[in-house]
Amino acid sequence: MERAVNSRGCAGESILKDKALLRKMLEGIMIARKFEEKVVELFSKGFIHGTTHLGIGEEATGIGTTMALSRGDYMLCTHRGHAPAIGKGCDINGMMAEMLGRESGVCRGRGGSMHIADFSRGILGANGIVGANAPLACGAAMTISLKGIPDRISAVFFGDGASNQGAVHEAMNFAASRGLPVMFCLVNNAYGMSTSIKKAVKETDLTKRAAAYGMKSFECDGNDVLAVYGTAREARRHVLENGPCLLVEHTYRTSGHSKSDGNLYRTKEEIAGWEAANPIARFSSFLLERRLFTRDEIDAIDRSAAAVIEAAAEYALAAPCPRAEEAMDGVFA
Ligand SMILES: Cc1ncc(C[n+]2csc(CCOP(=O)(O)OP(=O)(O)O)c2C)c(N)n1
Ligand SMILES: [Mg+2]
Repeated sequence: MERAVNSRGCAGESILKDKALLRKMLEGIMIARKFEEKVVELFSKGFIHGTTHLGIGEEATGIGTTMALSRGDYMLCTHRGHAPAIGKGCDINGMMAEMLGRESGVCRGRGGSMHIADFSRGILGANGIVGANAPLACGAAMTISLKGIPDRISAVFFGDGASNQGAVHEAMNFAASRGLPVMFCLVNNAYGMSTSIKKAVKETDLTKRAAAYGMKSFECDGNDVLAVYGTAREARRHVLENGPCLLVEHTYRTSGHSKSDGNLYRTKEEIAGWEAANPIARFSSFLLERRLFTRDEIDAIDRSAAAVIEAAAEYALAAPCPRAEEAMDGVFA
């Protein structure tokens, strides 16, 4: 089966002329990073309960992929879903309020980090059950297909760990056999909790999974936001014209798996190496080297991203909690 391996070049030089788009990309990955750094701070101060999964280091996958989607496209993300929700246009104030369990959160504070959803933006939800979102993406794609909705796809994120779940394989087979418009976005961060991909599977080239279902696969450097955007755009076009495909994005989470992670399964050197190659530093250097942005412009974007997150935190902290007698409203399970 055909396999397309893409690097930054696939984004095309024309994108480099679109300064507004480049700015949106840089701002997106910066907002995603600062959102999660603020979550860590608010967590440590006791304003956020339960747990949360940070994708620090993986911002380019969530932002680059969702920026290649249209507003009407459906998107389902994982337990590590903050960046994809931000990239798909979820209201940042509403997301932060949701993290704090406030009534004005995007799910009225009932869902929290692992259930962030906003149907008005096609965000059908994060999902704490590993791999369970892939069949749901097929359901959304069936709606598109049965109603004959033009120019719309269903995109689902899942991890390298989830790629071994039966539900994901059933979903890929179902989508392929029916030609459903699903983009299967596999974020390969090389670990499922503390298990290295090298221990989890014999064949670590996960693009090969696509061939079993007669699908085309795409692959990109997931720490390069331009490459992710360009490849996801091509993959989306492929889905509209030919049916489902698998898009594998290679990245690394420098943050721990969840709030409780002693990082005992990887070395400090490994983490430091990936920190140095993080998507924000890489994209900023690229923009500077190519003289597309000045240092002042990049600093200004950084400050505006910080202001967005400060405002969101202030909004969330001031927002009311649900009333006790209404706490179970909208909670179905
Ligand atoms: C069905 C199911 N099994 C196990 C878990 C526990 N669990 C939560 S995240 C995770 C690892 C998932 O790894 P991967 O799919 O690679 O995503 P990543 O955490 O690396 O983003 C596991 C096993 C779960 N939430 N759901
Ligand atoms: Mg993983």
